[in-house]
Amino acid sequence: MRWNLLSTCVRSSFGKLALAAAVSATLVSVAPAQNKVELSSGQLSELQKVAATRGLNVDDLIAAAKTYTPSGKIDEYITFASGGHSGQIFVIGVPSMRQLRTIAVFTPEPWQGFGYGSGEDVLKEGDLDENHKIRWGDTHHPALSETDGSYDGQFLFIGDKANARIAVIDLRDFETKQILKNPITMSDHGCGFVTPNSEYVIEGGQYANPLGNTYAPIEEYKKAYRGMCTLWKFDRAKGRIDKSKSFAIELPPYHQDLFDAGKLASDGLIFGNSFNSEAAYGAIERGMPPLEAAASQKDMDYLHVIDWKKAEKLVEAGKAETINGFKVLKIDTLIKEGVLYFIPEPKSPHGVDVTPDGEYVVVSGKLDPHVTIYSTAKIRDAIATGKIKSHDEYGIPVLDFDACKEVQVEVGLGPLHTQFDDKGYAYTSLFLDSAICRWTLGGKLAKHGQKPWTVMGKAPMQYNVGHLVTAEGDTASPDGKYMIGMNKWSVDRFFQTGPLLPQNFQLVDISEGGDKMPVLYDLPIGNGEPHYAQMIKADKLKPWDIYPEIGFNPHTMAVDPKAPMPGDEKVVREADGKVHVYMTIVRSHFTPENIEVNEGDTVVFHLTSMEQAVDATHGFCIAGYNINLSLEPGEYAVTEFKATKAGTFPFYCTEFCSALHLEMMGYFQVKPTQGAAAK
Ligand code: K7E
Ligand code: CUA
Repeated sequence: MRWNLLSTCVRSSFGKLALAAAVSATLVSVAPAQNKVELSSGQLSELQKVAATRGLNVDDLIAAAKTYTPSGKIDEYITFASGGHSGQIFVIGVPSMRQLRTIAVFTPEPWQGFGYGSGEDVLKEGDLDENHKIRWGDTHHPALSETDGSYDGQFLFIGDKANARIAVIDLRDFETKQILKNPITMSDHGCGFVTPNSEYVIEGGQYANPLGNTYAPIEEYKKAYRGMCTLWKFDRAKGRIDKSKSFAIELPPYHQDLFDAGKLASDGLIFGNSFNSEAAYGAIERGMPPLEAAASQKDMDYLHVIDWKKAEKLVEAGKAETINGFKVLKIDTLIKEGVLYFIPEPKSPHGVDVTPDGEYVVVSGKLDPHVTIYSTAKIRDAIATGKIKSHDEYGIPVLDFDACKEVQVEVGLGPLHTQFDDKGYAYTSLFLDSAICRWTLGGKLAKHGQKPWTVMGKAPMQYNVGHLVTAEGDTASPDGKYMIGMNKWSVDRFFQTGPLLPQNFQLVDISEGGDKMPVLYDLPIGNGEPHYAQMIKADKLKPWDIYPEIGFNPHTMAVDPKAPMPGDEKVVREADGKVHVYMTIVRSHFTPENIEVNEGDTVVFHLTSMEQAVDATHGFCIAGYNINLSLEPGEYAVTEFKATKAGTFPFYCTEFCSALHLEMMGYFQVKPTQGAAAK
């Protein structure tokens, strides 16, 4: 209705004025004030013609002006979104919503040559064991490394819910450096979340398991199954997680869900929530209530409060036990030493989010229309003064709900996750309402003139919003400005791509207060179901444009001693019995170009890209051998395989790198050994 009116309005003389005012006002606000946009009557009528032809109204034109990013202009923010089932991370510019790149993480990705001859060591490191490869992941929560509670743009972590794994990405080259399989459990969810200086990356579990990935009959669920929260020690200098200094906290077999680290006022604490504090395990097949009913009987579940600084000291003091080679602080130790407390939280909660000042923890109800806000000062006080109401089945002290609760805010149906801005507002996604609710914070973050803990308005989402992300939205100093609603269903928003439809990321302008939150842009995501994302100021990222030295190995982050330089090119059988090919690459040739080995030889290709020009990437594929590498300027790559198939196999460069790109090829020939003719 409104759309029709405005659409007509564009063509009316009143619309003419409104349009001119809107366009000039918007462009002035995007560009510096001196860049004043004046429209001639010819340009104005051109704009009106475009709007009329495309059915655009004034709001659409303003949204376009706020997001349209001319060629060569760079986005103000960069969003790192989990790639869901793709096992990858998507890099998206804001406000343009242009997808810049995928980062290959848990899943082989041919363009980046990840898992097709290189990157395999990283993937192998994350396998269950030698005989059980895992070649996908369900990525949920990316976490940028932080310094003093703010994103520092150096590293990125992400969890794989399906297999309880964590990955480390270096943001100098946007490459995955490490994948670790959690040694004690099989699924996670609250992963990754970092402590304020990235001392630890938190991996909270999800579905309880007998710890150490062993077997126990399901009837022994309460006795033998356990939840966990793992603290992975991050070694910033090495850019890797140090497994030997990492440890886990044993938890009861409730389904732990999301976690967040305290900051500032709550530094040193970790908050996590749980559902299924009934410790139900289903058994619908034996006439028992289905899991979702059995796990939702109680009105309250438990917010977990973990003192990680105390836990760290206990591990240092040798109080951890070892399960499957990994340090675990057991429940009785946690109770005795006062590391773990529970607080009741409304049933089946989902998100747990610490406010920018660290003063409050916001828990979303999922099955309750409220967000429950806990005061971290009250929690500390309740612990210090022993305001313990009861103990759970495992003897864990449960603090008094009213003593820890600050307030509850009724936000709407199906609240999931909360983010923050610079204006004292919080934003909670409402899955069932398909909306994002803006409400006001209290305490120190309450802005003058705003009544605290009050709903201001809702931005409708299309549809079923899961997570949301605001600019720098879970740091100690959020920026506001932009918010993305990460919607699970798109229904009618895009061209129907058969019965499987894309996700819908909706960019929302949150720069103004009150209930003004216009949607600016819809970005379809057609390659997985993202969950969480983080949005960082683009100028905090300092990526390399080329590798810092020729022969640089991205897996060791140093020049590789094996990297061939010009003059070193050769094919030699070395003492290890393997045929080593030392090859340099530059536009538009491989040196050497003809390589012959014997059937059955183990062949090791060492490749150095001599390129120093930005964006001069070469590929290297060998037909038939499932090899495909990507060599960015200066990069060294190595790939080893057995030449089991005799024949003639062209290799070529898979990037259109120059006018003579098609000529950038050679032959890899495998000579049949006696009696073994080329088949
Ligand atoms: Cu809500 Cu995995 Cu964070 Cu999905 S989770 S939405
Ligand atoms: Cu190098 Cu094409």
